[in-house]
Amino acid sequence: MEKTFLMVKPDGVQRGLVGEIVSRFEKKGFKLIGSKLMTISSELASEHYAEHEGKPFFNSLVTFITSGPVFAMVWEGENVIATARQMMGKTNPQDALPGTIRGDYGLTVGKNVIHGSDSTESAEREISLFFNTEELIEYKKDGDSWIY
Ligand code: ABT
Ligand code: MG
Repeated sequence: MEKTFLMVKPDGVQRGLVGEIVSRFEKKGFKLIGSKLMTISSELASEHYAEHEGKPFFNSLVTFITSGPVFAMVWEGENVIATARQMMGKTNPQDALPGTIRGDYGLTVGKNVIHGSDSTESAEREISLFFNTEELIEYKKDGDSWIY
């Protein structure tokens, strides 16, 4: 089954949005298979955002993402990578539709509440960057037979 890496960013944790965000993915029908509250080192931040190295917003991005705890998660389900991105809304909250997480809770692109992997490759890369295999739990969920 497909897996993705999602993360409530420091602004989302500080604003008390962790429960709300977890709840949206649970209610959609996805399965949480790993999660932890953690602080990101500047090394991990630079690796996670390697694709943006050299861009004008890179330094402020690293400063922001290391500024406080984040809530890192791995979610599983059919087409979870693309569907989670849809549920998050556009990168710039000003373009994100109401009903999406960024559309409902974000105002600026620099503090856009949540991160989600954007492809199969980045999901695999980011999951292994943030989680050990022992931290991911494979289990059967009773509700699954009502979803699939
Ligand atoms: P992430 O989930 O954080 O990766 O965001 P997303 O994939 O939707 O968008 P990308 B393009 O990967 O942006 C990464 C972070 O960089 C911030 N950013 C981006 C800016 O601050 N200014 C910009 O002009 C652009 C393009 C937004 C993202 N994160 N934060 N926080
Ligand atoms: Mg991205």
